[in-house]
Amino acid sequence: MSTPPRLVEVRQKVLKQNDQLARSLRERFREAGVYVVSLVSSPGSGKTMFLEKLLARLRESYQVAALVGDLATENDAARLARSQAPVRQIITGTVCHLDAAMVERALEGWPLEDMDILFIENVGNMVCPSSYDLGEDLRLVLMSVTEGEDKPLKYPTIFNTADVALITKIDLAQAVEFDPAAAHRNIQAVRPGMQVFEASAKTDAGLEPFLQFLESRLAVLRGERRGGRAAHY
Ligand SMILES: Nc1nc2c(ncn2[C@@H]2O[C@H](COP(=O)(O)OP(=O)(O)OP(=O)(O)O)[C@@H](O)[C@H]2O)c(=O)[nH]1
Ligand SMILES: [Mg+2]
Repeated sequence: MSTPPRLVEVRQKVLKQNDQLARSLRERFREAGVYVVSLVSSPGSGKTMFLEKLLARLRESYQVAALVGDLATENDAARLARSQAPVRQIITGTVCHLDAAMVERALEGWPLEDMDILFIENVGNMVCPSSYDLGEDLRLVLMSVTEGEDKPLKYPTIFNTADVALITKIDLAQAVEFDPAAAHRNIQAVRPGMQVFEASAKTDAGLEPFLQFLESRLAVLRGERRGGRAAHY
C-alpha cells in the first residue's frame, strides 16, 4: 500500500536535485557569457538537420558548439560535426531525456568562455524532456508538419516548458495537407503568446528569421549580463 507515495517521493527528490544542478549550470553559463539553446521534439522532427544548418551559418560569425543526446549511436554527433563546429554526443542508454548531470559531465574540459552559443539537442521525445531543466537560456520546441496539427493539444507540457516553437519541414506541408492556421491555433491554445517560427532545413526557407532571432537574443542577453542583471529568456 505504501509503494505509490514512495515512488512519488523519489521522483520529486530526483527532480529537485536536477533543478539545483541546473541552477548551478545556468550560473556557470552566465559567468562564461555563453548563450545556451536546447532543442526538444518527438523523434525525427528535424532537430539535427535544422541544427546542422544553424551551426554552419552561425560559425561564420560566432563560436558555436553542440551537445546531442540519444539513447544510442553517435550518428547525430557525426552529422553535426560536418558543420566543423565542436560537437559532443551524450548516450543515455535507456533514459528518455537529458538531465543536468549528463550535461555537466559532457561539458567537462570544454572551455565555455570561448563559446558564444551552445546548442543542446535533447533525446527525441515529446514527454520526458519537459521535466528536466538543463540550465539553458532558451528552449525551442519543434514540431514537423508530418506529425499533425494536434500535437500541441496532445503534448501540452513540452510546449508549456519551452520558450519558442518551430514548425519544421514546411517544404512538405502541401503534400501532407498540413493546416498551418490550425497548428498555430493549437500552439496558442496551450501556450498563449508563444513566438512561433516556420522553417525547412531542406530548402532553408525560414532559416534567416530564426538566425536573426537568435542573434538578437544573444545581443540582449549580453547587454543584460553586462548590466549585471540575472538574465534568462
Ligand atoms: N523534407 C524535409 N525533410 C527533413 C527536414 N528536416 C529533417 N528532415 C528529414 O527528417 C528526418 C529526421 O530528421 P532529423 O534531423 O534526424 O530529426 P531529429 O529530430 O534530429 O531526430 P532524432 O534525433 O532521432 O529525434 C531525416 O530523414 C531528415 O532528412 C525538412 O525540413 N524537410
Ligand atoms: Mg537528432
